[in-house]
Amino acid sequence: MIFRNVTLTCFMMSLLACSCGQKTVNNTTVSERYEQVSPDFNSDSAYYFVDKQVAFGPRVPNTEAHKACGDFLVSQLEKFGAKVFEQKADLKAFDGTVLHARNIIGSFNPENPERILLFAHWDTRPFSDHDPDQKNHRTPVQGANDGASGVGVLLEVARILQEKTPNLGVDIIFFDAEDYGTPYFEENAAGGDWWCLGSQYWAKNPHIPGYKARFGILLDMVGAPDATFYKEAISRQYARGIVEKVWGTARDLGYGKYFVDRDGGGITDDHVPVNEHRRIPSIDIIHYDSNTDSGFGWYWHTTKDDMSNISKETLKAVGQTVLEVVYKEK
Ligand code: AHN
Ligand code: ZN
Repeated sequence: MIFRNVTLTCFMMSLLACSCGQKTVNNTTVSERYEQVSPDFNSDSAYYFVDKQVAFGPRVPNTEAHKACGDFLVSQLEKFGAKVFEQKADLKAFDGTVLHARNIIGSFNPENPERILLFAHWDTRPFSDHDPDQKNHRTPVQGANDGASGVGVLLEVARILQEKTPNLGVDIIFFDAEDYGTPYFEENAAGGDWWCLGSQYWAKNPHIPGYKARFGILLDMVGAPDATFYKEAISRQYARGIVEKVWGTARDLGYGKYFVDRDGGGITDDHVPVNEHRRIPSIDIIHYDSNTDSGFGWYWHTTKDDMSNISKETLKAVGQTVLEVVYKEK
């Protein structure tokens, strides 16, 4: 009896692991089974990692919460068996503040010369300068979606990498000081590119001299309910094939409603220095919403970027897609 139940459970689990993709044959659309090769991404676990970061408070560089959360990220990566590199750098912000920044890198299978790079920013913005209430403009954001979502998905990816080794080595980088860009209320903003300071630094000073990867995937704001990801323009310019690989995989897994098959505009983000300076073809999976004036979620850079805007379904769609891309790679 127990044996039969186990067999039945295995059969049902294998059904769950398949998704229906759509395929056009002789001008008619047919469903075909796609067999997932990656282990299942656990969205409860990813959600927990997002919530855990938010609970530290805003992760603004030079604060206690930033220090405590950074320590947590290092300890998690170590627990999941990664070789961890910490890159510390003093980086000058738009207003002259020196940010004690910390890029955190977890390497899986570090001796494998063929590598995939996965990244997200872990800092949060010190200003809610898009908040409808001007009183909040100097209040830090909570960064549930803007920061913690990408890191949360990647921590769950890290947990799984430890359990089953893919063909390629994987590096996960949590970049610091992405979101300290010049605020809207700053009138005499000095020229220069003040976003993405941590990734700019790493791209010029990689943790391993001459570091290369086959390709890179950036996750930014990947937790909102019903998020939509368009094929971002800079990603297409530098890494067209990777965009198609990722969006095609999402479609195969049944996540086409999130990974929209349409071109999007260009967004300044951590994939820019990785493409331009490190020359690793890299894409940005970033939520774009044409119904808001910012183009991002309505709560973007406001005091409302909290856990109520995080959906396990979206985390699952993104996490399973990234895992599938990693485990399919030969
Ligand atoms: C700019 O707003 C210039 N770029 C979007 C990058 C970003 C900010 N991602 C999260 N916060
Ligand atoms: Zn931001």
